[in-house]
Amino acid sequence: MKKKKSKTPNAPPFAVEEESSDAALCEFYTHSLCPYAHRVSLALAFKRVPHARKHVDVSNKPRWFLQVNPRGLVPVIRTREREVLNESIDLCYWLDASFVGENHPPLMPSDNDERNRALRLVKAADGGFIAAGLSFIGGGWGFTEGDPGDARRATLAAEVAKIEDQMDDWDTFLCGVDPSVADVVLWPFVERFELAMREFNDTELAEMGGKKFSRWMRHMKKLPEVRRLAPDEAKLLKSWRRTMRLDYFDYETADMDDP
Ligand SMILES: N[C@@H](CCC(=O)N[C@@H](CS)C(=O)NCC(=O)O)C(=O)O
Repeated sequence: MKKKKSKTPNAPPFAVEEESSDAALCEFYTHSLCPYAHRVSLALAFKRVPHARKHVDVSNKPRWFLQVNPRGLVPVIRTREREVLNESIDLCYWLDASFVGENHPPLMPSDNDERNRALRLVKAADGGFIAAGLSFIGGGWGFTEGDPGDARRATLAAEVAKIEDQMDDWDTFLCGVDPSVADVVLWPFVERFELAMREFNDTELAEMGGKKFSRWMRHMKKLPEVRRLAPDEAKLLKSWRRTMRLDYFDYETADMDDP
């Protein structure tokens, strides 16, 4: 994604939030408007993993964050053993494998065939769907207002169809009746594309597919974890309208005169 500034402020650490530090099983470095970090927030919530959450201003990365993660991207998890892990999908799998038992619901089916189905869904969600969604709203990470045209419409519809092809009629989630990594990987982008397409392209994402996809969207929106972690739409829209770029959600705190 777009890199904004290389300035490294010394301290004090900017905008650090900590939650449930005492009982924390890991540290989670995040930004409230980042869709990749949003995946990990959903995984932490569905798996009920107590964690210390640290907000990072990625438009003006503090030195303490770069010391933790020289790569400079969120999301990051630091384990109790001080191991630093990144890449949103890997983090979701790591959380699922690391926190097991009755207090931590699984995010992957135990049945082998179902597991493979969930993996196929993750692949469809992370690859074609995101590319087609970005192309629909403008190409790259920018927005273009108006009708994106038949070709882009057909490409996005085909990607939604690929996801639906993997869903069974009785599924409430993408892969069965419980949330899986597939749901948490796809949802943050669905939520953002839905808002952007409505705002800029006069299109409803839920109508780009069939019944299974729109039912899944309705179901997700009702979940307490999803509602609690939903980005602030007004804030997103303000940032998007100011910059006409989707990736400026990262840089909400950037200089307003020189975004
Ligand atoms: N492939 C990474 C992408 C993470 C990413 O692009 N994070 C953005 C925020 S949404 C970031 O940290 N940007 C800061 C920068 O580009 O310097 C993942 O899935 O975790």
